[in-house]
Amino acid sequence: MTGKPPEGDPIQDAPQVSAPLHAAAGLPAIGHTLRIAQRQMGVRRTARTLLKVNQKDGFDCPGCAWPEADRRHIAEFCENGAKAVAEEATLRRVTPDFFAAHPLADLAGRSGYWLGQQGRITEPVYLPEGADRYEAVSWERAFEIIAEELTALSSPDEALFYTSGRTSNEAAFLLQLFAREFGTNNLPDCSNMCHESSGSALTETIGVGKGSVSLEDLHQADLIIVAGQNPGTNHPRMLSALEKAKTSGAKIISVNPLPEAGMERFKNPQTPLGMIRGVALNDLFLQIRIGGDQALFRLLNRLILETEGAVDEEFVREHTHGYQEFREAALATGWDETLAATGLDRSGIERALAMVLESERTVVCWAMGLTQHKHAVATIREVVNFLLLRGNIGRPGAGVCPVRGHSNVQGDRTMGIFERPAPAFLDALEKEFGFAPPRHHGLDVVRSIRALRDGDAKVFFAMGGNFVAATPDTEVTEAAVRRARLTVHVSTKLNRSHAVTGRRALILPTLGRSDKDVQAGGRQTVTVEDSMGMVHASRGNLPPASPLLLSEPAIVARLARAVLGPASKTPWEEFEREYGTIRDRIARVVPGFEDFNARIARPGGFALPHAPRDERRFPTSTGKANFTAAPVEYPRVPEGRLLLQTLRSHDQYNTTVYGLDDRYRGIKGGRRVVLVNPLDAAELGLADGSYTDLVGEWKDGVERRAPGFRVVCYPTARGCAAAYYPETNVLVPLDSTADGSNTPASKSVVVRFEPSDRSGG
Ligand SMILES: Nc1nc2c(c(=O)[nH]1)N[C@H]1C(S)=C(S)[C@@H](COP(=O)(O)OP(=O)(O)OC[C@H]3O[C@@H](n4cnc5c(=O)[nH]c(N)nc54)[C@H](O)[C@@H]3O)O[C@H]1N2
Ligand SMILES: Nc1nc2c(c(=O)[nH]1)N[C@H]1C(S)=C(S)[C@@H](COP(=O)(O)OP(=O)(O)OC[C@H]3O[C@@H](n4cnc5c(=O)[nH]c(N)nc54)[C@H](O)[C@@H]3O)O[C@H]1N2
Ligand SMILES: [Mo]
Repeated sequence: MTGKPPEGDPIQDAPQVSAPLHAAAGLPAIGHTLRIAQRQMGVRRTARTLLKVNQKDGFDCPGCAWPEADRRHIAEFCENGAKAVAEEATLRRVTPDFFAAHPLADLAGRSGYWLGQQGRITEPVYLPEGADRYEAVSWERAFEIIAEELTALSSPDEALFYTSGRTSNEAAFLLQLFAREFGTNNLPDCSNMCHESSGSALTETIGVGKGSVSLEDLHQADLIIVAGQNPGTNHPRMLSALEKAKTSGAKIISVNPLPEAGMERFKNPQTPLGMIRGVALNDLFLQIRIGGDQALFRLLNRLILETEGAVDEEFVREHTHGYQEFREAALATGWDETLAATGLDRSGIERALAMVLESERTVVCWAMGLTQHKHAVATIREVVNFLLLRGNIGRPGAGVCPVRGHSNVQGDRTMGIFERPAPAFLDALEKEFGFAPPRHHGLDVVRSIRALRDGDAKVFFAMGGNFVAATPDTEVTEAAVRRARLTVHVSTKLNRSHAVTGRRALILPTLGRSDKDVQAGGRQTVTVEDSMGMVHASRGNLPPASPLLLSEPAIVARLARAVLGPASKTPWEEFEREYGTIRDRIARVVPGFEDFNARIARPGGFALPHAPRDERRFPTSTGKANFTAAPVEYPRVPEGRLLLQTLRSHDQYNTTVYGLDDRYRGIKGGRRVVLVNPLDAAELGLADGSYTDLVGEWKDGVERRAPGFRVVCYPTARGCAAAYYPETNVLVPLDSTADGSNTPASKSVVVRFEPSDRSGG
């Protein structure tokens, strides 16, 4: 069946549980991919679309930010990339008739899954003040409404411009340019909730807030540590890179409270043997307690320091700063404290140390398991200390590898989507465009929510994403957003954020990555930057969902004209006509983009410069790579409570739920589950299969409750629990954030368990 969404809201949420799997990908993954894709797109469109993903003349996969391998297989996509494409390329449509039939109250009562399944939005719609449903509106009128509200503000800082990481470089550059010409740096983005901790830690310690390795480096590494990441689900193509490294002799350690199937064994669907037997990836699995990573790396650092000849003395002398202070702190680290913080045993840490000392080239990869804690920045700094000690930055086969999420989240930052822009960036904008950009910092995601809550922000504009579902403290956030005078969402598909609106609201439908983008200047190309700093072109090839869709660059260009009027000297019309003219400007404003248009014509694109990687130069405040010596922290959990991490199932993309099958973990048919170690379950009197309410505990004393979760006894680390995001965002306090990056601590929520009204069956 295609073209028709499910009737009614199919989420019964009746989870069925079977044993977790011990291998990822392989034949079942291919079957799943095709079934999901055909349900949304039909057979012909499936073939036509999937063959264009990550190909030379095709579009960048909207799935994740993992780079493409050089030699592209015919099918350089993965199960979850295919799901992302199918979601976007679906034949289902949301027309103005849909909005006439579904008042706002109806939309607000639906699950996110149901909303997403309705299909692509085809026309702009408007919710007037006091109205009970959205109605069709012309693009012209829509821009007028936004201009009315923006120009009525008493300060440009009462407006917020949010970006999710699918936005192309061209659209992102225009959006930040418009916001700054309008007069604000209020450019919160999904990165604030994602890798902000990595950016903060890396900028301070190595001078560049991005990863320092290429795919080639991974292939050449002796040791790869994968900490706080589940690549089998969230970056499936990374498994091929790990497999390749393994084949050349690399060892792999994974550090995780959960045994994730993808790290156990990978059955590469692109090789005949891989499909059957697969390759074991992990050489060592350190089943760490949530939040124990800083302590682990600190102790490893002490042990390295105590081993004769293990420190790269020359590198430390020539290239680093702060070594003595760090050394003293590390040497004072005790085994007992580390064992308590990590829940590991001594032999595991000793085995890891032996592998570390044996390795000449070490890479550390990480994702949300490290970034979403109170002490996330300190944890990542400790990872940097660990790599610096043995000179593992700025040479082949070694370095830092924060694995980004959204397919262009890194590029959006490079384009200036940042609430705290560097003065040099603003200088370059000023020189190129001849206006004075605001110099004071803007608001990040958490501060934006507070500003809405307190009435200090009144217009909320989102370039993609699902703000109310992705952010913490759902009840607080939804109430805050409802106070806005106007909310605007540039979106491809419906989600919860369209049902939780300001007094007036607009939904502006836009082209996705896979859609063909034709402007007055002809067929357009956009560009993206992957997790390893490679920039390349992306060109959609599908006919758009409706002739009324505008591209993201066109929307920003027209918005800017409506709001700024003739006072703006920026050639917005020309930018909309031909995106190459946007790239000419980017080339003059953003370092590393010289000759931009010529260089993206090359297949594979080009690499952005990275001083630590390319020349072992560290553009920090000291001019060297900085060792740091923060005190070791780890979450303390009172008796009778567990530490909850909120994570992704195999069948979702952030707040977009594709289906109800978290296949590798053996959980099907529902999402309201909480994974608990059987010994903890016994101690807490939680029977497997029983239902419980999760109640968050935080120092503000406010009760935060997520009701009706099925207890699943699961081999997670002791003292830890896991449940899916976004259902559990209601439990994450707005003020519980990482020191230094303000990222919500959504991987460390203290919860207690209370009997639920709900029973099984
Ligand atoms: N299919 C699919 N792909 C995606 C996404 C998606 O939702 N679906 N999302 C995209 C985005 S935006 C992002 S940011 C990435 C997210 O990619 P991941 O970071 O892999 O996503 P999470 O599901 O949040 O998984 C966190 C992992 O960290 C572990 N972990 C949790 N706490 C700790 C800890 O304290 N220490 C350690 N060592 N480990 C811990 C968890 O057990 C889990 O394995 O994926 C991107 N790709
Ligand atoms: N509790 C908890 N909360 C978390 C996390 C967690 O691990 N735990 N992870 C955090 C992380 S890492 C992230 S990145 C954020 C994600 O936060 P967001 O990026 O805000 O959320 P998404 O769910 O990725 O956004 C999905 C919506 O984007 C729109 N969309 C899709 N493609 C396009 C496009 O091409 N253009 C436009 N304009 N719109 C498009 C669709 O309407 C879709 O419904 O969530 C964060 N929140
Ligand atoms: Mo993310």
